[in-house]
Amino acid sequence: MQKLSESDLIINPDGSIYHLNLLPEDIADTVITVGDLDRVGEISKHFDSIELKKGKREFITHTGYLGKKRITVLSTGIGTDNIDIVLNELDALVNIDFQSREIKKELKSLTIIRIGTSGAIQADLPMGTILAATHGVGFDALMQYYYHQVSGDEHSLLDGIKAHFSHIKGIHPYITGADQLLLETIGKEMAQGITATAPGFYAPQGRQVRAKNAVPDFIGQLNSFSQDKHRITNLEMETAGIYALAKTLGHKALSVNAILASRVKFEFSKEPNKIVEKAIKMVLERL
Ligand code: R1P
Repeated sequence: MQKLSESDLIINPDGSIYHLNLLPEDIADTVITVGDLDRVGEISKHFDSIELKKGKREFITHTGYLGKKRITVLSTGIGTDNIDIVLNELDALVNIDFQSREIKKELKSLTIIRIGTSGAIQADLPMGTILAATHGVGFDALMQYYYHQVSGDEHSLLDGIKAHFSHIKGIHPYITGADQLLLETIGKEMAQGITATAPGFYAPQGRQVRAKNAVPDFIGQLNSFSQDKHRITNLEMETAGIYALAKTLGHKALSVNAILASRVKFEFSKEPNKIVEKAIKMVLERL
C-alpha cells in the first residue's frame, strides 16, 4: 500500500495531527462538534469525568465520559473551510496508521453530531426551536474539490434545488442526507428540515448592511423551495460540509440546530444561551 507523504498528511513531532493537535487515542468514537470554542466547556461540564483537554488555534477538544459513554467535544470555528480540516483530520486519526502512513485495512466509522446555532427562514419556526437537519444543502464550494456520491432521494432533491437556484450565477449547490438512525434517535421530537449552509454570514445569508448585496431576496428564494415533504428551514455555515464529507469518508453525521433568530420576522433571541443549553441537553440525553 502506498505511504501518504509528509506534506499530504502532516503529523507534528509529538505524533499529533497537524491542526487538531490530537493523538489517535485522544478521540472517542462519538464526536460532538460546535462552532464556538466556548461551547466546548458548556458541553463537557455535563460529563461525569474529563480525561483530556487539548487545543490549537480554534480547535479546542475535551474528551470524557458521560456515564459509560466516551465522548469527544471539539470546536470547529466557523465555516466549511474549517470543516474540511476537522473532518479530514478526525478521519485520519482513526483510519490512518500514523507509524506506517498507510490507510488501515479496517476502517472505523465515527458518529459526528454538530450542535450549532442557526437562523430560521420559515415563519412557522420560532426562535427557541431545536431542529435536526434531514439534509444539508451547501451553497459553498467545498464539495467541488471532492468526488461526492449522491444517492436515493438526494438525486431528485438536488435536481429540484439546482433548477430553483439556476438563475443565480456561480453557485453549484450540493446536498447530502443525515444519517437516518441518528435522525430517528437523536433527532426525535425535534423539528426537522433541510439546513442550508452558506459560505459567509452577511450577503451569503441574505443580510444587507453596507456592502451592496448582489443576490436580491436570497431568504425568499430559499424558503420558497419545496419538493414533496421537503423544504429548506434554516441557514448556518457548516452542516452541508459535515454531511457531505462524513458520507464521503464513511462516517455518520447529524446536525442539531439551536434556532436563535428568525430571518423572516427580523428577530434575534434575547436568551441565546438558554436555547443552546436546551439543544445540548437534548443531544446528551439521547446519546
Ligand atoms: C455564525 O455566527 C456561526 O454560528 C453558527 C454558524 O454555522 C456559524 O458557524 O454556528 P455555531 O454557533 O456552531 O458557530
